[in-house]
Amino acid sequence: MKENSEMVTQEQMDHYLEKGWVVIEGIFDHAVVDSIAKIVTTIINEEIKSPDVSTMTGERLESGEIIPRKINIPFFKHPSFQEFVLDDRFNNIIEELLGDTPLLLRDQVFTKPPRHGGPVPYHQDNFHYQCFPADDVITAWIALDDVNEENGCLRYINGSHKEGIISHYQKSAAEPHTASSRGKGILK
Ligand SMILES: O=C(O)CCC(=O)C(=O)O
Repeated sequence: MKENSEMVTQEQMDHYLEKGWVVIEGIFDHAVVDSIAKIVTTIINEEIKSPDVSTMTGERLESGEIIPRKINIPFFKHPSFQEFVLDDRFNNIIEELLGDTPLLLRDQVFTKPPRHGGPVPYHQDNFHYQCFPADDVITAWIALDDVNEENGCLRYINGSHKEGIISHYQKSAAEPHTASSRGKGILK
C-alpha cells in the first residue's frame, strides 16, 4: 500500500475521467530526466548498429543514415529505467488514477530527432493491449524534453476513451496499428 495519498487533485481526476487524459507536471527531477535521456541516446546509438526496421526505424535516408524511432522495452535494457518507472511518486499517481496497484505491461521510448521527427499516427493503446475493462489500463507518457505542438508532444482526442476500441489498419511496416478514420468516426 502506498504511503502518500491524494497526489492527484480532484480537479485533475475529474479532467482525466472526462477527457481521458491529464497532465501532471513536476513528478521527476530534471537531473533524473536528463540522465534517462542520456541513457536513451547511448542505447539508440547501440541499437542503430543492427536496427530492426519494423520497429526501430522511422526512416532510412538515401545516404543510408537511419533515423531512430524508438526503443522497445527499455525496462530490460538498463537498470536506470527500472528505477525510473518504479519511482514511488510516479507509481502513487498512477495508482490514484487507476484505483488499483499498477503493473507494468509495456514500456517504450519514442524519439523525435531534429529535422526528421518520428510521428506516431493516432491509435488506441488498448487496441494493442486488449485489456478489459479498459478502465483498468492507463498509459503514462513522460516527456524527457520540454515539449510543445511543434516538437512532438502527445495529442489526444478528448473523450475518445468513451468510444470503445475502433478499427485500426496497417499504414506501413513500422506502423501496423493506426486508428482508422473509417472506424467509429471519432477521427474525422
Ligand atoms: O510519443 C509518441 O510519439 C507516441 C506515443 C504513443 O504512441 C503512446 O504513448 O501510446
